[in-house]
Amino acid sequence: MAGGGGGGGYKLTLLAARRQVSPFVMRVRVALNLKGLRYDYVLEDLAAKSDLLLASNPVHKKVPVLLHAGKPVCESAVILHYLDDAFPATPRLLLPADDPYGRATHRLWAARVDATLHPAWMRVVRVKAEAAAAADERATAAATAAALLEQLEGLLGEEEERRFFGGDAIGYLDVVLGSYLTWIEALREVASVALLDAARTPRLAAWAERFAGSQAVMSVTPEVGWVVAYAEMLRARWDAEDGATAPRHQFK
Ligand SMILES: N[C@@H](CCC(=O)N[C@@H](CS)C(=O)NCC(=O)O)C(=O)O
Repeated sequence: MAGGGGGGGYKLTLLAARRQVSPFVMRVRVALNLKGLRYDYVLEDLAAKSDLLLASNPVHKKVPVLLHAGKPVCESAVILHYLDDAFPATPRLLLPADDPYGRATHRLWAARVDATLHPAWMRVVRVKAEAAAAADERATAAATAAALLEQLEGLLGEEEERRFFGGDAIGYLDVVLGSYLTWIEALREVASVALLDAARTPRLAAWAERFAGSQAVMSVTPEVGWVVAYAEMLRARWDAEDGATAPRHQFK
């Protein structure tokens, strides 16, 4: 629902990355769609960041940044919570306040998803497949990510009647995890790694289809090919940097 600048007494602007593969940007866009909020969408060249981005997020200098009536909100998870607070009349993402334990659980798992999936993905892409030691490292990174997904399969199973982690509708944990689905899909092509496997985690695989098929998600999902191209660009850059030991979490 980009464009329009926001009617109804509010003005929202989302600073995003030109390449449009960021799971962090995507989750904010899904949230804005679910809430029916209109926004301006500004694509940043992360190799030449604008003064607006640098002034809005001076510490990390990263996207996404959401500007609400000119005031910047940074960090995708913080933005999702902000949207719940600032627009209480719109569909809620986080579980209701009368379910504090559910809220805490979803916050915890969302933090684990970010702490695990993003570094594991980078590591899988980073290591050179031809080196035996690196192949082990890649397998370890993939196993760490797969173990997390198996735990989430368990969480989904605890809520057997629920279509989503958030209940009948997509919620906070769904949005955070779901924003990685295209990246997970791209790993099959880039590294022959299948993190999401219907045989291993059938409930999660069915959840992923439901999530990816929802209108609010489909319209802002990057093409798998873009993420594959991004991974290949990263790999080429890292390969060129002889002796580099750690992945650089840069999205140029
Ligand atoms: N923890 C941040 C991560 C944001 C992030 O890594 N953004 C990347 C794009 S996907 C970025 O702006 N990178 C630019 C840079 O590192 O200079 C969030 O959840 O918003």
